[in-house]
Amino acid sequence: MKLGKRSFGVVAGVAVGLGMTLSATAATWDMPTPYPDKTFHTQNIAAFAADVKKATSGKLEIKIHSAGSLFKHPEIKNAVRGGQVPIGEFFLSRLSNEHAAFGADSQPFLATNYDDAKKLWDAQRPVVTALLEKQGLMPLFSVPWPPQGLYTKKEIKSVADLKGIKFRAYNATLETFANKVGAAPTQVEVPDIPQAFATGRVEAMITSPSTGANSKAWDFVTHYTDIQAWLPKNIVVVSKKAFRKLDKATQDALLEAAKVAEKRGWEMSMKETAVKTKILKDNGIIVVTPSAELMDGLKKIGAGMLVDWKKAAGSEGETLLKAYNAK
Ligand code: PCA
Repeated sequence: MKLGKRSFGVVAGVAVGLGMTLSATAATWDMPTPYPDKTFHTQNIAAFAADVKKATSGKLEIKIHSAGSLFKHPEIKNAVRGGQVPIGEFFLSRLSNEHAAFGADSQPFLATNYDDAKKLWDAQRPVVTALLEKQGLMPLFSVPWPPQGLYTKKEIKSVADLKGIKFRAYNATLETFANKVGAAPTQVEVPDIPQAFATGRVEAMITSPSTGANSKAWDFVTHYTDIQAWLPKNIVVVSKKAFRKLDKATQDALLEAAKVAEKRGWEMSMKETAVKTKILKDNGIIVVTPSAELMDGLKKIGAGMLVDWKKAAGSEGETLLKAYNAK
C-alpha cells in the first residue's frame, strides 16, 4: 500500500513536470483521526498538513481521514504501530489500559486549567515519549480539549442526583468516575453522540463545550454544569520507521511544523472554551455554576481515584507527579 502511494507520487511528479521539481521520494501519508472535520483539533492537523506540504515543497503530503473513516478510534494507535499508516491522531488517555501514565490528563481534578494542563504535559511528555518509543512510535504534538463539563437533562445539585443515569464515557477513567458517582457508563465515540442520546442509550455525558456544541447538545440535554474537571489531550504520533525513511530536511520540516501545531492547537483550545460555551447558551442550554456540594462530592471521588492511579502508574507515575508538583 505504501509502495503504491510512493510510486503514485513519482508518477504525479512526472505528470506535473514542467519546471516543477518533485523529488522521486515524494510521499503521501494517510493520517487517521477519530474526530470530525469541524473539530478544532482536526482543523489544527489540517493546518499542520498544509505547513508540512509547504515547507517540503510538496515532498511530504499528509492526507487526513477524519471521523474514524479510515480506522476506528480504538484501532488508530495500532495501525500506526503496525505500519498500516505512518501517522495518526487519537485521544491520549485511551492508552491508560496499557500504562496509567498515559491517563494522567484524565484524572479528575488533577489539572483543571490551561496553566496546570501545560505543566502536566511538560511533566508527562518525557514519560509518554519513553513508553511510546518501546512501540516504535514518536509523539509529534499534543493538544488539550477545553475543560470538561457535565451535560444532563435536569439540574444536578449533588453527586446523588447522578445516580442511575445512563452515562456516555470516552475512556476507562471516565467509566470509573461514572461508576463511582453511581451512574451507568457506556463507551460512545464522538460521531455517534447524537444517535446515542436519540435512542436513549445514554442520558448524560462529561465532555468539553467544544464537543457539546458540535454535537448540538441542545437537541438532547437541558443543563451544562461547568465543573472543569480535567483537560484531556489528543496526541499525534508518527511511526519511527516511517520517520526514518524521510530525508533530514523533511524530518526537520515535520518536527518544526509539529512544534508550531502544538502552540497553535493550545491557543485554539483556549479560544474554543468561551466561544463554544456561548453557543451552548445561545441555543437554550442552561449553563450552571456547580454548587459547592456537587464539587465537594466530585472532588472526593477524584482524590480517591488519584490514590489508585498512583498505585497503577508505578515509578513512571511518581516521576511524572514529582515533575508536575515541582513546577
Ligand atoms: N471531546 C472528546 C474528548 C474530550 C472532549 O472534549 C470526546 O468527547 O470524546
